[in-house]
Amino acid sequence: MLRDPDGNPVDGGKWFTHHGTDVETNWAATDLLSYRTPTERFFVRNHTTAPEIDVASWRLEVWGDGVDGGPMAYSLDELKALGETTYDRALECTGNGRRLYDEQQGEFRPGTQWGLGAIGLASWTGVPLRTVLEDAGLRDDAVQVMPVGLDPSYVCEGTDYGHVRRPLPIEKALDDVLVAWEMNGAPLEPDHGFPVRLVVPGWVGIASIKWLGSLEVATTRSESPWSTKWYRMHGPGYDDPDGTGDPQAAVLDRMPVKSLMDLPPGSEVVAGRLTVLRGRAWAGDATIAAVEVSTDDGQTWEEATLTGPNERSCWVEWEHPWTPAAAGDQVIRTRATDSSGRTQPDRVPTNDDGYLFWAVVQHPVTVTSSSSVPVA
Ligand SMILES: Nc1nc2c(c(=O)[nH]1)N[C@H]1C(S)=C(S)[C@@H](COP(=O)(O)O)O[C@H]1N2
Ligand SMILES: [Mo]
Repeated sequence: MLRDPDGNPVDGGKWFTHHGTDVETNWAATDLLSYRTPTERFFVRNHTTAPEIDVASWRLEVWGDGVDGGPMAYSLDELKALGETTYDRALECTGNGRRLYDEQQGEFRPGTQWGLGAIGLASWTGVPLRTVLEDAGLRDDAVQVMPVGLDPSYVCEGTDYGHVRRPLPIEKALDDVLVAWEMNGAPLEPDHGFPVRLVVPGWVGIASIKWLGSLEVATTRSESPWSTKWYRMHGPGYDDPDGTGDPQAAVLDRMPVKSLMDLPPGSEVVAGRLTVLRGRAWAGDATIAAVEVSTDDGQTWEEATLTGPNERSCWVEWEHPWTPAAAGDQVIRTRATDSSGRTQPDRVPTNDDGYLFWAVVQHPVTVTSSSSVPVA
């Protein structure tokens, strides 16, 4: 997000919906329709505020009993010397769509009332976390990495929870995680984690720790409030979700499959005239197998055409021709299936914090009669 010299957001008043320290990308900003989300329109989720970091004195510390190299401290130039990778990946907040628990299911859940704009797709440049860990002498018996942010400690209802941090299992750390310093070809903006953040593709946004200060590599597991109190399913049926007595299963990691329409809610289309519906669909750690569209309240579904790139943990754009028969209010539904076989359900069981809303979304549109539209 762009800010003026006083730190106030500069967004033309239409790119974002503001929620306290968070800002949501407006799908209704119609000039947004590109594959990558421009950085100045990318949603922001800050627990507190973006810290001012002097990159000359900044170091990434890598330490713990899971590395043999002893405590290491990398400058930005030293990280860059380890190698450089660029990939496109989506980044989505765990609570994206929380408002829809209320709007579609009548189950209000507290927290930032995101519509579906707490997601963006950017190109990210950095060094694979695997390369950094190996350079620091990763041991075979390491099981976890704990990344810690340099933003101010998070204080909530009188309790100081310390710096934002969340354990990352070693399997994911060694898979496709990036230690990133560029977003869309430019150094990270302060709001997005300058100078360095993690990008943990396909996982809950909280895993992608911003303003990265240290990585503790450990041979035993540990927790943080961001894996026990928050970003974990709480509520009936969840505290021991699979009945195995292993509460670890309620910790959130991979994101589900979702879809949306780029058409702003309440858009007008004309009866008897061909309209091309467009949107996007995405899934954590998977590609998209199919997107279906229903224009008759979910009675029948037609398969949309996927256009453009369709990569793991990215979104894919889709389009579908529609000629509405008659004027009136209509609801369009979109339903995606991912390459791992997950299909969006009509309704999702809720949870105390309103995480992971992934049900089919209802998009209201108004169909006007052709005679009411002036001919230019
Ligand atoms: N240090 C730190 N990292 C953080 C956060 C934070 O508040 N502090 N917010 C997390 C959450 S909840 C999300 S959804 C993403 C948002 O990234 P963005 O603001 O670049 O869109 O960053 C994550 N990383
Ligand atoms: Mo988030």
